[in-house]
Amino acid sequence: ELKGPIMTPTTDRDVAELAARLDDAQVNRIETPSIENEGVVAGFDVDLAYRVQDALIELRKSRGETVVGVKLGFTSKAKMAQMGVSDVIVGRLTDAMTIPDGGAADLARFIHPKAEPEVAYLLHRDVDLDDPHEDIVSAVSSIAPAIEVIDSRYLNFAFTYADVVADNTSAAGYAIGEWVPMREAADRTVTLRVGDEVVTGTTAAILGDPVEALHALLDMCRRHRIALRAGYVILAGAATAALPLTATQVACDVDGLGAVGFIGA
Ligand code: OOG
Repeated sequence: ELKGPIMTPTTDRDVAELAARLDDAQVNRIETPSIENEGVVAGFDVDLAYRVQDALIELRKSRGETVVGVKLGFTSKAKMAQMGVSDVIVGRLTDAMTIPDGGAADLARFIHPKAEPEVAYLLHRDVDLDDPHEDIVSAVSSIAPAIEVIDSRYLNFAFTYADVVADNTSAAGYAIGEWVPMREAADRTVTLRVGDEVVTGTTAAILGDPVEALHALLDMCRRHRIALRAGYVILAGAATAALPLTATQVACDVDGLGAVGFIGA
């Protein structure tokens, strides 16, 4: 005998509808309310959220976009504390999100964009998720300074952990500076400038050392079956709080790695 509320199991159709809702928000640049807080589907949890993210990426691929990398979020203690979580999040980067170093970013593509200073890694071979001895660091050939543009599809940038996973972790754009051969990048001073706004931090804010982001990434990719392919860019997560992205010059310097920048237009 059934007791209590009868929960309707989440179906593939629910997953497709949630992906379409977030995709519409991005394409039409219209914010959407939190999925979890609205209680639109039963059992909206992290596993379901990664299924929605997968469906969202399939929609983008069906429009001709190609997955070119992955990004981590919540790799900084400050951001984890703010969200009350202890796990990082993983999202996908597509070719349509690329902003050329020294080029322009079309702000009309975004809803309420913010910029984050980051470190990027480049994979020279596939990572084998099923090999328990896989050494992800040995799959990385290069490192570079990077700027990520995050642009939550949720109203007022307000979301739960599962919400932001479904929304491809707010991924919206990224610029990469010159690649240099893989090297250690702990305790480097990081500066982000957006016009007159300046924020300074250190790569130590990224899980103590950005290389730790690679280990956290492998763990999450194993759990949620996210492929890591040769040629992928990996964004290790923000080194400082994000700055609102406006129509001005944007620049990021990572001590000992180099600089990257673009103009918001
Ligand atoms: C989620 C994405 C956060 C990071 O580096 O922590 C992120 C958000 O805050 O919108 O990319």
